[in-house]
Amino acid sequence: MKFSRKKHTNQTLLQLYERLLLPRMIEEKMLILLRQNKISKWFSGIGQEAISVGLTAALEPDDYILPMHRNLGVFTGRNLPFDRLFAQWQGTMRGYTKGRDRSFHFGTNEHHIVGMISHLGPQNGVADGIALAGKLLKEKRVTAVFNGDGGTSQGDFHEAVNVAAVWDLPVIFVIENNGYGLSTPSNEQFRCKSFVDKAIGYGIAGVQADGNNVLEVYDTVKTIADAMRKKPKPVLLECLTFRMRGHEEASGTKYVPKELMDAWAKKDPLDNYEKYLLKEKVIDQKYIDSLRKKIKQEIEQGLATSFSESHPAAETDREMTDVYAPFVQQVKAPASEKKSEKRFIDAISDGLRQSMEKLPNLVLMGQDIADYGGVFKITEGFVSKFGKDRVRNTPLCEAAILGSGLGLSIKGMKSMVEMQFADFVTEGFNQIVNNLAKAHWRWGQQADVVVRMPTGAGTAAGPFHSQSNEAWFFHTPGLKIVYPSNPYDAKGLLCAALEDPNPYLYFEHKLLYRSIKDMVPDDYYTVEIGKANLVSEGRDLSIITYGMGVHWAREILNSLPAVSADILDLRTLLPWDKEAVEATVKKTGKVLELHEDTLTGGIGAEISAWISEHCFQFLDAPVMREASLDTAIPFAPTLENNFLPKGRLAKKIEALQNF
Ligand SMILES: Cc1ncc(C[n+]2csc(CCOP(=O)(O)OP(=O)(O)O)c2C)c(N)n1
Repeated sequence: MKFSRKKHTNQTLLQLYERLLLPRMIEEKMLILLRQNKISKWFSGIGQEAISVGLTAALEPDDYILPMHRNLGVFTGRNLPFDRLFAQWQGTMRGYTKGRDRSFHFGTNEHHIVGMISHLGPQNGVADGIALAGKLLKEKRVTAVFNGDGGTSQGDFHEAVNVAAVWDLPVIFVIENNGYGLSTPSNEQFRCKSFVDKAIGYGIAGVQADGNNVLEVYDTVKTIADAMRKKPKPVLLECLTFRMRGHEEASGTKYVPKELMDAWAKKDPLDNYEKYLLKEKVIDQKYIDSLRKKIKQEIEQGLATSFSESHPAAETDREMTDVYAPFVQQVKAPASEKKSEKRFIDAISDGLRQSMEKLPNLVLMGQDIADYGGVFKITEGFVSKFGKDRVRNTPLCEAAILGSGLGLSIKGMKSMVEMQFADFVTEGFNQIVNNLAKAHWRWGQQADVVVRMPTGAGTAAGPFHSQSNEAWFFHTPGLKIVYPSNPYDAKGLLCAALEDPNPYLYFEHKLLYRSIKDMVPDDYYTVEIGKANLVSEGRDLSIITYGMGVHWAREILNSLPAVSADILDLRTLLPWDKEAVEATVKKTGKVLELHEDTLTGGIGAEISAWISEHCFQFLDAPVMREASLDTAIPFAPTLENNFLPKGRLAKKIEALQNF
């Protein structure tokens, strides 16, 4: 291995040596502890340390790094205290996730590190968001995100590199090409000869470095970062290396040919660098011995602290409280009585525009939302008012954009992500349910993102432009869900969601966009989150519903003059208003849950279960449900009408009335 010291001082060379030795010695200790059954699992980066170490040393301390499972050198390079780092691995309270997540799955803004979620690829979208924030804030920052060669096969990786390319984001996409993804060798993972070739396809620069040569990594990253600070644009950096141990310790390396192991053992990054420094007389054996002794002591000390602590005593209240970022809503009334007629769609647009005026750190992202104004024209005219930096057309990359929302949030910004149709959220599902929803509970990071979801059927648009998918998210702790049924709520709930630092899904029914209108305040205001609205009062029974269901319930009740019913519009689905539900159940004793979403596992099922557990004594009839058929949504209007619950509603109401 050839080292070229260029103009580096002895001090730089020594620092790199110390930084390289540190993760190696920690790992060696961990492998012993693993054999002694004192730790539970270990993903080894032995043999790959030069990449983490060289890169971390080359960047500024406040450049964000998003490491993976073999990048201990990033954490040690950023000087995380050993007692906290080890406590994190042990799952104790001193760790970064209060015992809630394992190993390197945590972030620390203090150290400008955002750790992975197990899914690997989603890190890249988050890196895009951090880099975007830095660019918008004119900070001249560089963001580096790690990938294994296997992880580059994921859609998340492609999307994020593409977004960074299109938006000229200063991101270094590091690929640690170590020959294997778990047991799968490279030739079963990808066909490209080198990742530098792939960069061409994305229209960005690709650079290759010897990942076992710490000086080469350091110099390469420095050069890339310097250029990026002057002119932001992404670079794909492929570091050639080898995985010297199993995927994790239990899985072994039987499938790796011995010759390969032997050849790469000769290229060990620490041994070779040490030999070079000895030869250059930058260090001597005495220095090595004393440094090893010092590090050993530090490790032992950190371990003693972390082993002296046990797993946190479980406190349900603490667990539940940390699901959401703390936020006490101050409901805002409009400043004046001024009102004008607004369609549902105008109210959404109005709320979004006023939020953009009020919240200078709010960024809008979505497909065709800039000059074109979005497919439903909600952001029409926004670009001329707020500029293209804040009203951003995105490529077709839902996952990367939702991940970017988290990245922006990490940098203290807010974002609204428009799904062109709610159906397409499937492409970004993982970012929502695993990254946005869990970030606060896992490591105290708020995910200040509102996802707008044009939803619903009735337009004969078939199975992929008509779905109701609120129940997919209803089941996920950490999310909030709102679903307005009228223009007033549409504006007030959107403004409220954008104020709250927690992740929201904001459902807007497409059929209501231009079919309903109302006198809506012109001034900014918010509607209380978690508060249902009794939109119609009656005696005989209660219809608990939301969205289009409110309109169906009204219409059908108008045709049934003998029935007197409460209509409770939930407005917020998560958290839903238990008090209001209880009040209406107590009042009428008969409940019908109505929703456009399919029946099984829908919101109605949850509320029915809650009513039967908590309000059983007030019931005069079984809780009934009416919802869409348990099929996908058909295209032909005849079939679609049959699918939707409206046609069955009158009969169901009568059945409940007569029970
Ligand atoms: C979405 C997803 N699929 C599968 C896995 C299981 N898994 C964890 S690591 C890994 C291999 C990763 O290989 P690579 O990206 O090359 O990184 P390396 O482990 O070699 O550093 C697999 C398949 C996962 N964590 N996430």
